Amino acid sequence: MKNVLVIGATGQIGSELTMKLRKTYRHGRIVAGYIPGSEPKGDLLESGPAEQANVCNGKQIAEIVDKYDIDTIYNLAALLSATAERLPLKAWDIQMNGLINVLEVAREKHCAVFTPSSIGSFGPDTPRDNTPQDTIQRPTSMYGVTKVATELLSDWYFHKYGVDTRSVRFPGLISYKTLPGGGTTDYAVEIYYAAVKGEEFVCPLAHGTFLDMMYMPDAIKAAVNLMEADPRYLVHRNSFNIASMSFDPEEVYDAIRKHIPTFKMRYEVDPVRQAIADSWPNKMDDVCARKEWGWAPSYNLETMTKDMIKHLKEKLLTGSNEQ
Ligand code: AKB
Repeated sequence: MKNVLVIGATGQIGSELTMKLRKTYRHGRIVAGYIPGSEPKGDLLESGPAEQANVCNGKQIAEIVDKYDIDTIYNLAALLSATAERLPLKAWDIQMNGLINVLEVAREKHCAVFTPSSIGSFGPDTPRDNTPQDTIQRPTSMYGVTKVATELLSDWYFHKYGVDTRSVRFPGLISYKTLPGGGTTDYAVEIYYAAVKGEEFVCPLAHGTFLDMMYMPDAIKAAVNLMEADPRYLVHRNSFNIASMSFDPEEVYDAIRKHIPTFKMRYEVDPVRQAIADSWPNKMDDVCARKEWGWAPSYNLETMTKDMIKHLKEKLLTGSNEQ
C-alpha cells in the first residue's frame, strides 16, 4: 500500500503526477498538497484527498503525514529559474528551508522523499555536451544554487539518517495540461500554444540555444519508476541525469511547421533567461539512470510534437480538457 503526499500538487508536474499516482496505487491514499490561491480543481479535486500543505510549515506537513499514514513525499514546491533570480530570498526559503522541513518530517516519520533537481544544477564550468552524471556543477543562478544544495542535503539525510531520498535532474518539461511559470525553458511549451492558436511566437531564447527537454509523460514515468526502483542497485541517489531530447528554438519550430506550415516565429531575446540558458548544458548523459534503474524515455521531438498538437487542438479549439 502506498500513501503519498504530493507537495505542489497543482503545479506543472504535480497536477499530472498526482493523477498518475492515483491510477497506479488505487488502494493507497494520494494526497494533493496545495497552497491557498492554487487550490485543486476538477479531476484533481474529485479523485482523492486534498490538504493545504505549505512546505514552509513543517508542522502542517507532519500533521498530514500522521493523518494519512504517508510513506512517500514528492516535494515539488519550487520557484523556477527566472522567478528565482527575481525573488532569490523567497526561492531560498521555499527550496531550502522547505526542504529541511520535509526531510525532518521524513526522518521522524520514516518517509521516502523525492525532491527534483534540474539541468539548472549545472553551471558554465560544466562540460556542455554529454554532461556526465558526476561532474563540476557550480551553477551561477539562485535556482541552480538551491538545486545543488537540494542534491547534497538529500544525500546527507540518506547517509546520516538513512532517509530514502531519491531524485532526478529534470530537463525543461513540456506538457499540454498545466502551464509552467517563471522558467527558462517555458518557451518550449508556449511555442506549441502559439502555433495551435495561430499566433506568431516571439522566442525569448536565441537561435542555437540547445537545452535538454522532456515530454511530461516521460518525466512522470521517471519520478514514479525511480521511487519504485530496487535500492540495492542504486549507486547514485541525488540526483540522476535523465534525458530524452535536446533541441534549440529553430528545431522545435521546424518540427511544429511540419504540422502547421503557416506558423511564424521571431526572436526577441530576454537577457535574463538567455544568461541562465547559456550556463546550462546542451545535452546530458543519462547512462547511470539507464543502468541503475532502467530509465528509458518513450518520446522524441517528433512524437512529442504530434501528441502536443493533437491535445492542444482538443483543449484550445474544442474546449475539451481531459486529464
Ligand atoms: C526552468 O526553466 O527553470 C525549469 C528547469 C529546467 O528546471 N524548467
